[in-house]
Amino acid sequence: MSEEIAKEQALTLWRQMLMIRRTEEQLAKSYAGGMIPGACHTYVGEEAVATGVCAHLRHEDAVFSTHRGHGHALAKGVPPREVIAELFGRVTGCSRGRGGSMHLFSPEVGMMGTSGIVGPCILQATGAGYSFKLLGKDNVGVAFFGDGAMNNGAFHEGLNLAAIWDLPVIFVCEDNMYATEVPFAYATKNQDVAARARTYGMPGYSLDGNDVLAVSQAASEAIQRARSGGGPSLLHCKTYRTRPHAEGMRDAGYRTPQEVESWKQRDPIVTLKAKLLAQNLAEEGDFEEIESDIKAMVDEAAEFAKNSPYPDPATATEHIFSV
Ligand SMILES: Cc1ncc(C[n+]2csc(CCOP(=O)(O)OP(=O)(O)O)c2C)c(N)n1
Ligand SMILES: [Mg+2]
Repeated sequence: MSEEIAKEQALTLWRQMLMIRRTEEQLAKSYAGGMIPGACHTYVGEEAVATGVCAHLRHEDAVFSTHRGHGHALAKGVPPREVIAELFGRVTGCSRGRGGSMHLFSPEVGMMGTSGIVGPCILQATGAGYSFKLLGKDNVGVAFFGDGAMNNGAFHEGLNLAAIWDLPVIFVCEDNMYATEVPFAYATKNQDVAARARTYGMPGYSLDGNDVLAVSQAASEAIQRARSGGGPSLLHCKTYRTRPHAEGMRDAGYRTPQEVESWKQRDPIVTLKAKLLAQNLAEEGDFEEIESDIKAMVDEAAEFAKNSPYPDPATATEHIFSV
């Protein structure tokens, strides 16, 4: 790979992570300001996972996500203005203001939904993989799920089915060490998730989920294999959320400030920038330009959302079914 391509690709990944970070920070601020009804689980600290995986997806590939799904939607191509407007309950949101944070849908770009229920995204992505296989398409289904879904029945059923039928599915476990306040280490005896994948007969990758280049490399391999009929894979991405489980919740009693601080030192955005600077692959000016572009984009998106109308109550029964 030439240096120019490497630089361009790395900066594209950096931009994407920053776009997610700044959008999440805006959402956190808006939540505190009373603009967001319902829960708001941010993806701050985990941006490298969605970014590294979605860099290899097309709009026709189907992503199924969780309660912590803003980053997945943004990385899959839902514009920040549609995500912010959706959380504000406005008609210009991706789900026309009817869904909110945990129901972000945008089939046009293959964002097939965030969900407040822990686990089903594993089965939905498996179903998408099955339909792609039946239709003879080279698209893939992708499930993003947390460590909290690992002991859910859906995990066993989805991985087993995808494995026996060689379905084009990528299972992405975002292991941020906690399910709300329950440590993964308490809930699970065998925390080697990649090894668990191999017992189902599929490749399992054990990854630093804060290293976007590592996630991207593994995702590229797994997605290519799935597209060419080689079956499913699982990526175990070890990462960390640096904000509370959800905005407005307490963040003490189950983890220490020292632990949070140690993970902030491994921030995926800061570390990629440092790496590119150290390797002379980019200069300060490259990052400043991206910072200012993203700031303008997110500021504009928040303004757009704030000025958008709420859905007309007379349309409450519309958009219920899709045919
Ligand atoms: C089936 C189900 N059980 C329990 C819950 C309550 N719940 C909401 S979020 C959460 C923790 C999820 O943890 P994890 O999957 O690790 O995702 P994270 O929040 O860490 O990103 C739980 C148990 C739920 N939403 N759905
Ligand atoms: Mg978790």
